[in-house]
Amino acid sequence: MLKLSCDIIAQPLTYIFNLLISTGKYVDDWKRARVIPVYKTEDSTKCENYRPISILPIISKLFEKEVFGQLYQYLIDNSLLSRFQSGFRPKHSTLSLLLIEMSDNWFENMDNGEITGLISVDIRKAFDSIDHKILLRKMQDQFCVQDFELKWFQSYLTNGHTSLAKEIASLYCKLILKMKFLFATFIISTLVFSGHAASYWTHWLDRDNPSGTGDWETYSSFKRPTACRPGYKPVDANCRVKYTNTPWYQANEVISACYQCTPRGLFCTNKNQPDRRCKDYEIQFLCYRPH
Ligand SMILES: [Ca+2]
Repeated sequence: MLKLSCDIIAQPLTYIFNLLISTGKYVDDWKRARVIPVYKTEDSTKCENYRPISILPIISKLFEKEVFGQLYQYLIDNSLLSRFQSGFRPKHSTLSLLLIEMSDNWFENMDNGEITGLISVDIRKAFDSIDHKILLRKMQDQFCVQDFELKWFQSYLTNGHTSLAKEIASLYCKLILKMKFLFATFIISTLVFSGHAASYWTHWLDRDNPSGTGDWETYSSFKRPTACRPGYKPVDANCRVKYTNTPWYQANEVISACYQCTPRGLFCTNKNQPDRRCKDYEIQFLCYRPH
């Protein structure tokens, strides 16, 4: 029915999805699932041999799919996934993991006349054992998920969300998520769909040079004037080495994790570089005026 009515329902749904993302909320009713036990194996009289299948509202699945798609693309685009992460990824399998890493190590050990030991662990009910508080803290501290994005995931993962929440949570844990904001994408989507694009890119800005502790092109360091006009806030950023067209990520420097050219800006620390000196970066922000 949704497919048949997509011409009518797509736009209001898009509005609702974007509104939820931009306000950091998830609808509690969409977390309510009809759970059906599906028999797995062995003794059918024991509960532990049944796998719970949750049937969630179709709208919530659409929403989750959209978020997941953008998140996953972001991870791929920014090379944030470990090359050893094979689970939950297209074109990856246990075989690829075996070929990439393990066999390589084994052959190397054999060449060196060393013995190889292997411990294999199967974590029972791995999805159920994920601590959401730890997960969210990790997302915030290590992967720079902040503000409304973090609130959205908090809302999503709390108050009884069942299997799909656990699946996506487990994915985060396993993928070593490092998340640049989805928010910019969603905001842009919102603007496109709502038809009044209250946003603009700033000129290239260079506030600092790396003569001190490093090159500070963080948003908060732009004061009087701020990088975005009053009433606007940064939702995305581009960064490059000054006087060049070299993007920051091609400069081969170690950039602070939470400031890898996000709306918070870019910060390069001199002491983290092999030559103890950062390149000079410049930045431009996408400024957005909330409704
Ligand atoms: Ca600079």
